[in-house]
Amino acid sequence: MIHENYYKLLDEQNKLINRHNEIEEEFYNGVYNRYKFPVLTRHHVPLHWRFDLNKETNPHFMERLGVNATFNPGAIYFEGKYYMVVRLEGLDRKSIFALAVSDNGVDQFTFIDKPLVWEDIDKEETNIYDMRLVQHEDGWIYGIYCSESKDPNTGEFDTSSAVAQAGLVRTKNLKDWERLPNIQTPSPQQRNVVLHPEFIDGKYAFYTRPQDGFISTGSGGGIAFGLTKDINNPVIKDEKVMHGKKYHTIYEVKNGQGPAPIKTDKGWIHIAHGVRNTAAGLRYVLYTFATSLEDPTKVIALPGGHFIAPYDRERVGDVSNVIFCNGAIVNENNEVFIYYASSDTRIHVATTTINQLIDYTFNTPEDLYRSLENAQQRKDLILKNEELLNK
Ligand code: M1P
Repeated sequence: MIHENYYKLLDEQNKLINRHNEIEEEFYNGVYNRYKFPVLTRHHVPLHWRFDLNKETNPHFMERLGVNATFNPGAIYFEGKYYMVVRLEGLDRKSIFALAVSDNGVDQFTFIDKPLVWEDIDKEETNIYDMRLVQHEDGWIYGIYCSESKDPNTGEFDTSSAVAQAGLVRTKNLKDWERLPNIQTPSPQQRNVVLHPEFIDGKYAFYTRPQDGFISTGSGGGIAFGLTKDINNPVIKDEKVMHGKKYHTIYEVKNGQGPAPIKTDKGWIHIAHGVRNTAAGLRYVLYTFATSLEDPTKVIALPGGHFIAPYDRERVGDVSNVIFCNGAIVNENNEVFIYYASSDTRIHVATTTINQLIDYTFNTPEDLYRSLENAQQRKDLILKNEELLNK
């Protein structure tokens, strides 16, 4: 017999899922729209994924497998719908992947089917998270995620380090997933590995993020680029940093490629995250840059400063002061949906267009890396505007 509380909670949850989302009118920058409500939270996770519904085995209707957070989703536009592969973190700290879908990309996201599973080829793999979904020109949809395991070189109770590797899966229908071997690179650790959607010189091309340690990138770091011939045995022999960290920028401590870059007439537009340190800990923000269509390792535009940073309530969560993005969608009208998580807790959307993204990325002034030069840059803008205003 189903517990009566189930129907009460289901009613409440349906109201939440069906709630209309609106553009946040108080926020304006001309670059993108923010939305009033997150698009997915832990409260959207189906009740039968969390509760035992049976009154006999669960008389108090307790949550048996609670969910702590839903964040860092991969995203893909598939058969006219907006899909996310969500990082769903249980109360046990394990992240699993779950599929959610919406007809319009800004509200009514619903978890469907069941959490994703595939062949368990790596018994050491403990945690999985942050999938990047890419429709590759070879016809497959690939998912690359962080596959984390205990560092075999540390003692049982030493939790100061772990090993992060790039796990690889693929699908054609978002239902059946094939696990391929982890992507091997010269770096001892990898996170934020992303597949480029097109072949380069007939090879599969990847953005990687070499790092010495699990948290700190050490002497490595930066967004790197590498190629492999065989996706069934993905070995990247050379990794070249194409966009590194830099002193006194928003990516001073580390950075990482977000979703796969978006192809435009002017170049590939990348959404990345940059990390700096503060007295209150690390601060994660998003920024954009563009690379050349002829040579995707060549950075041709780099706006100064952040593109999206934690705003109002987004600032607080399990890991506060973090904005992270590993999923974006471009639909047939060249509208762009950027799915980002705030503070490792919940998922939001920002919407813009390809034209706005190009304008922002190519026409936002660069960081000149020195306060006095940046002051002159702002003074020049003011002078130009005053001339116009006084005409
Ligand atoms: O907690 C913030 C983010 O930290 C990591 O990102 P990076 O590898 O760039 O440091 C990831 O664990 C990410 O999931 C998390 O959101």
